[in-house]
Amino acid sequence: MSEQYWNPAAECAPLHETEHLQSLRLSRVIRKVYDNVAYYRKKMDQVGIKPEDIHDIKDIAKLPFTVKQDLRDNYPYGLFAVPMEQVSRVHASSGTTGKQTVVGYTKNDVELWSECVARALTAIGARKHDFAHISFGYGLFTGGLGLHYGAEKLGASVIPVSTGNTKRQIQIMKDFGSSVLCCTPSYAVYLGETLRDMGMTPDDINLKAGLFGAEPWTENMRLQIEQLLGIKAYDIYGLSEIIGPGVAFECSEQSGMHINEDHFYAEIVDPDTGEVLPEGEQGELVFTCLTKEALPLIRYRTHDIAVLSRKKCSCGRTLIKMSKPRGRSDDMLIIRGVNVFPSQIESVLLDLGNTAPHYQLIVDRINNKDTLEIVVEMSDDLFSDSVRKIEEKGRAIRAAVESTLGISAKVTLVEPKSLERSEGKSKRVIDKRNI
Ligand code: DLL
Repeated sequence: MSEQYWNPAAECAPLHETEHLQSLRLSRVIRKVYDNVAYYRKKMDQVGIKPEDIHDIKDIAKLPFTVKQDLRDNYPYGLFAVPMEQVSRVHASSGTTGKQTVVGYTKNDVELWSECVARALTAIGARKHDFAHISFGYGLFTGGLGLHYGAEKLGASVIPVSTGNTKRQIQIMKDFGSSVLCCTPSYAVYLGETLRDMGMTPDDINLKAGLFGAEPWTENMRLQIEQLLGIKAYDIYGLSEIIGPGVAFECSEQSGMHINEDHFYAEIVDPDTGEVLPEGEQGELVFTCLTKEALPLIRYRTHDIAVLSRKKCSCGRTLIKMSKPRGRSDDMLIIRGVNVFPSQIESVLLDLGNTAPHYQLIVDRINNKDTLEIVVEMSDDLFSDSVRKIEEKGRAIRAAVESTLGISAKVTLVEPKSLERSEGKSKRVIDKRNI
């Protein structure tokens, strides 16, 4: 029976045991951050909370929230709770402007992360004999190496393909016998279409399941992936600040994701007031790292909108489930798996000059690929310049966006004062994708 779980003791524990463990771990981590991170000591002192006041997991509501700006203010390593010689890995994801959000791991953190991903892979039926084809990007993004280490821990044979060169990926799948695919859901659709365009069918490859995440996706996309690739498609959720992929994962029921709550305590709060909401209500997900060493964030506001549920799951796991994220409480966009804040594009435009501070971002999904168009008003000077100068400007913006954000965009320069002005909050983003 235990074959179907990676760690049955943790994944199927009775609630009172999990809560007992969470309480112990919370009091330990709070003591640790209070003693080792000036930022947490200051914030707790400000609200008059001492580590001794935290005994039970329910005491968590007394603690202040942590937000992305706190990571920015303490860039790059200010929130780390261990000396740098204990940090064995650093990753990063986009911040709201310029600077990245930097996250760190000790050796034990990498172990813990691999355990979480191994749980996810086991839940989708992956075993030692499988070939795990990892088409998430390798590098500072947590997708590639996160899945890689988890699959290695599971004992599978890892094929670290990374992204790009899609036809070659299909050839590798066929020749190497890839049986489990890990990538963003939109890339999975693209791989499926490429397979078809290359004149092959799912019978020509050996894939049986896939683990997809890092961006929102719909049930419709799930069906599409399952048909195109002849597999079962499962969801995996996570964010760099908490650990990366593996914070939560889908099981055979394919309805909601089990949160590894023995390591990450989840709350749902009202995004406007911060008030904790009861199970079953929709709100912003907040996570506390109970066991991480290098960067144990406390009550971190994810901005992901979701619902938690303790309803019994047919897979036998007792870990609480979260719904698929239903949106964001901030303006972050995920374009081809890359997190993009409109303010990042704004600062690229400002740095380059010659455009007015009026722009619009038009996001669409064409042939299952996300597209981004930046429509920006020229300054009067640029508008009266030669066509060649205007074209050069467009190319410069495109190159700067690509090098700072890592995504390509179409740039359309328009006449001064041609974009609609709004009296309230300007509508910077038009997202035409149906997700
Ligand atoms: O996207 C980690 C990851 C890698 C997750 C691979 C799953 C697979 P970040 O780049 O920090 O980390 O982006 C985190 O992406 O707050 C969500 O808004 C979104 N996100 C992640 N997974 C999902 C998912 C990685 N399964 C942000 N469904 C999160 C919807 C997701 N959105």
